Amino acid sequence: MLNVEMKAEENKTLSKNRWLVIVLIVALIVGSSCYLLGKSQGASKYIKEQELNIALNKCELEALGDIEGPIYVTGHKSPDTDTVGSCIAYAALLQKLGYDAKPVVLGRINNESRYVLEKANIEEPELLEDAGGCNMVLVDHSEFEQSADGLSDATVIAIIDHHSDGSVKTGNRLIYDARPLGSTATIIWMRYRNYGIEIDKDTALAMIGSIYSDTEALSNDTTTFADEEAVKALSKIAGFSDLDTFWKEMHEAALSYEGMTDEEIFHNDYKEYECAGVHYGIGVIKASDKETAMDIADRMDEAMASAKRSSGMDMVFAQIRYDVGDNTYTYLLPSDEEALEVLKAGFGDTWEFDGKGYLTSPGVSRKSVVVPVITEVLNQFPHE
Ligand SMILES: [Mn+2]
Repeated sequence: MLNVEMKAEENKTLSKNRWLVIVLIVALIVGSSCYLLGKSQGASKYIKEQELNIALNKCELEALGDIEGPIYVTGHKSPDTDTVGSCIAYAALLQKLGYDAKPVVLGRINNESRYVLEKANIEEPELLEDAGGCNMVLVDHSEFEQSADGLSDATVIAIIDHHSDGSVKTGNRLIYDARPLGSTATIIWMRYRNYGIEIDKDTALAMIGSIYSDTEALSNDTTTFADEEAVKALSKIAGFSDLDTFWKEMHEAALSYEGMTDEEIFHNDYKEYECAGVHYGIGVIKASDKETAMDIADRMDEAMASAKRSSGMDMVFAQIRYDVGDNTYTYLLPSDEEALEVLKAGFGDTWEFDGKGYLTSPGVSRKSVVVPVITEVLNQFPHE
């Protein structure tokens, strides 16, 4: 009797446990399928968001209508590393969007850019002789004087720049993205982000080179939070962390003027401007120290005179930059008496004149100090 009762009790517990297991399994199945369903819904929502993002950003290109023939992406004449990296990066973005885009340059690329491209395993962009009849995207400049020959007969479809608004006028609707950031490559990084499109490993390294070159490894006064974040993100993509060595080697490459004539050195990082009817050019030359800077200065007299003659400029300036400790100083030289008058009016009260040129306080860049001051002087004293 007792045994029978015990057996019945055991059976009861067993069937109770069985039910518990069944309920648990069902709960598990329902729970996990809800989770998976939610996840897949989240994923598809994400994909939809991405598609919307790309569609929204692509509007600006599609609104330009059918673009026939290739799109050439170019930076300025006397290409620097920002110009080179930016034309490569922006052409790559357009390619990823399905456009026939090609990076091009308007002259010999400098030794610093050459080093960066070698490191990134990227071929040098081809030279564009004449932009007449081409579809053009201008990066890192918006001045006619600095752009491709034949540009007035081209269709400019976009300008991506971080300088002041320049003289290029198109008369047609275009994409115009100008932001006062440290480099054009930073603006392009943000445009990739807006699209949600991934940057290639090699392109990422070239873009770091661009940002480092223009901001002097994120140290000069034009550097912004965006430039810093861009370098962080790009070095992750490039799988590249030894940025200090990279910068050191870029700098060494930039300072080696081996095999270059004085005039080529003057034109290495040279830009032309126009203000109040005055056409002028400024060549920036980097030197390792003050002594080298003074040696280069001696060689620039004849180089500036011949550059002025051959370019038809009213005046040219050589801006020689050299480091003392962590600071970068500028030695600013005029091509002639008239150019000296402009420097005297702009900088006479603040900088030291050594009988030949002006020695400045640290951190003076062509873009943020020299050009704005010369512009102010030329606007105040119109050229006759
Ligand atoms: Mn730039």
